[in-house]
Amino acid sequence: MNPYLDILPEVAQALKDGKPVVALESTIISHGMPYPQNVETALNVERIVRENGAVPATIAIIGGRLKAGLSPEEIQYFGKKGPAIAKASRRDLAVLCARGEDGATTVTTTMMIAHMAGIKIFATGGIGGVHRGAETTMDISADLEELAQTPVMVVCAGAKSILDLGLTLEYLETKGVPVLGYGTKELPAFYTRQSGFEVDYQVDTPEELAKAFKTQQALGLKGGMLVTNPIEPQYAMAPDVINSAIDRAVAESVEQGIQGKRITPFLLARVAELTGGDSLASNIRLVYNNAKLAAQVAAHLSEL
Ligand code: PSU
Ligand code: MN
Repeated sequence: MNPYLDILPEVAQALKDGKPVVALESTIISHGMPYPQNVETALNVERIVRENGAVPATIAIIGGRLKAGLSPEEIQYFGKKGPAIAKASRRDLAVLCARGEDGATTVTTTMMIAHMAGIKIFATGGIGGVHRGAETTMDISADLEELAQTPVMVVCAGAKSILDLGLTLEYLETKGVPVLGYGTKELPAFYTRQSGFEVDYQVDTPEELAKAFKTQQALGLKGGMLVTNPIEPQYAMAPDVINSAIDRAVAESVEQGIQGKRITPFLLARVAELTGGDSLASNIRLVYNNAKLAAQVAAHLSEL
């Protein structure tokens, strides 16, 4: 086992017994939502994973240790400290561990640590991708590279249109990452069910998702799989409301010269402000929906 990895005893036991486990990320807690809703959401997500028959493993870096599974107190700590915790992507792991620091794991590092621990399914809200204007800024999230190389299934609600969704799909295609739509042929755009872009395949049951992932592994293909699960209709936002907030937030990020790892958290917080908290309510609901689906897939996967 990786000498920097600590697996929570309950998670280690479940993995040993071949029981379903679902990984969850910590950047969504520290940088993706405000306190105290972030802590409340993270604890509810763990409960939903359990209610659907799997063991939750929230992933983070604490004191230079890679943690697969957090206690409720540790989740509380991450939520309270918020953006004061370093947002940890692949490039940050070595320095954070060497210094014994804390780090909030993005989709990238959550996939890495999940894989080190032997966890195959991971639920989150949205992934990072190719940013608007990337043809000049070259801002492409490391999440896409990780999906190309690490064998973990990521269940999300698509991607926010803070990104260029068309270019994000092109990049995933180049990297050989399957993009599946749960019950839909259209890529969901996080807050809305529609984006105008098609996914590679529509898959209608958790069982079929588990089978697709199992087959990818049996074929010896490296890399992950992206499942896009549309937000439930009753929690979706009106496209014009959310799109105008996103356009404004993106324009402000350019005016203010926000760059690098600060862009995504800046846009998430600004969109929530501009929609008067409506986007946060949708965000929370779609994470719950993804946790449920991921737990169901994990349950089927453990039986294959
Ligand atoms: N998109 C969201 N919510 C999030 C993130 C992205 O809708 O919380 C977070 C995730 O942790 C994701 C990270 O992995 O932002 C991507 O950051 P960047 O664009 O800097 O790679
Ligand atoms: Mn970036």
